[in-house]
Amino acid sequence: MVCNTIAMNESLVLSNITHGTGHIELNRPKALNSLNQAMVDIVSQELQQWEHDDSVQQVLITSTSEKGFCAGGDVRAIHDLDAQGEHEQGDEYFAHEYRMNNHLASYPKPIISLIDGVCMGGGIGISAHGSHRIVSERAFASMPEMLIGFVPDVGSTKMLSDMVGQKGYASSALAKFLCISAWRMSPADMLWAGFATHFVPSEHFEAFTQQLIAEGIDAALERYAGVPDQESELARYEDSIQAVFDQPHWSEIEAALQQHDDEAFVQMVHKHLQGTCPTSVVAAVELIHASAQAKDIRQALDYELIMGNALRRTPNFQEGVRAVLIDKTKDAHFEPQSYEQVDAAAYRSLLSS
Ligand code: QUE
Repeated sequence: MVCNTIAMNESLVLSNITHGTGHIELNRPKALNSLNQAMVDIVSQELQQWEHDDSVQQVLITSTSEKGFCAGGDVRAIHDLDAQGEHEQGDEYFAHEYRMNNHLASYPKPIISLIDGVCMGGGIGISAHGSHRIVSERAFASMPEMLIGFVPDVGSTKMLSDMVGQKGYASSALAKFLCISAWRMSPADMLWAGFATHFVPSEHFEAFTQQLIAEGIDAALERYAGVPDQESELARYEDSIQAVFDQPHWSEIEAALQQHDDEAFVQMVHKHLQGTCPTSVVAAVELIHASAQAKDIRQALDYELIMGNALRRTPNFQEGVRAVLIDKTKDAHFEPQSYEQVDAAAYRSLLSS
């Protein structure tokens, strides 16, 4: 029995079925639930079983960590493998993760994620494709890959472009802005953009969870859904984002930014570009532009896999992960250092081959 307890505690993902709810709990709190292949494979297996199990009416995804939902993929482990030339293991991790993302995106049952704290990268991939994305006042979400020499992934390059939310329309300009700037979305930003579907105060998450298991998601939302205190800062930049970022290539976004007359917006964007990898920025715009026109999430994931696998084989990924996640010195030296030196057409052509 003691052995059992230890095994339970060490399991990186906990799962059970209670009263028609298949519950997945991310349980790697020391790494802020950053996902590895074992975790992805457990989640995938449960999703497959529950899809065809009539006793499961809805899927609930939560975290056991006080600090939040999920900080991303375990890119540090992938960095270590890439450093040893073991690129195929990283390729395999991402292939498995993206297959899970696609399964979530096409799942025939409600998938409810409770986001109470950090949600970045892979955390967005495991939550935002589902039908219900519930956020608390402690939630924030971001795609921070520009800082580590990588590209946005987990289907975000299409999903963020398709989100309607409170603004009422889909916008690939918004997706480009969010990914290029690594903008940290507040709960109000998430609701406005369409990343989140509902707001529930953190203090009610426990009771909310109990009720959604006992009586279903609609009854629980009826009782606990509210509105965040703060307004969306992102919404204030709406016109500028559309004016500057609704372009197919980074060179054109840069030109539009230079001519833009809202000085506060221009300065904010420049501040967010500090520390980003020029190759990642140029490649990400090509990627998001292609994905926004992709026929489905699966095609966008395929584009992301091609682009991501290519970038992981360059020194920028090593350098970015070192500077941000290992040494935490935030002093990455990326090559090339200027946007003009990055061959946008070469990255674009990766996606048509
Ligand atoms: C880009 C990323 C990640 C990131 C930071 C980036 C990422 C990730 C983490 C992370 C953060 C805290 C942890 C941890 C991992 O940070 O994918 O284990 O404790 O997992 O700029 O893609």
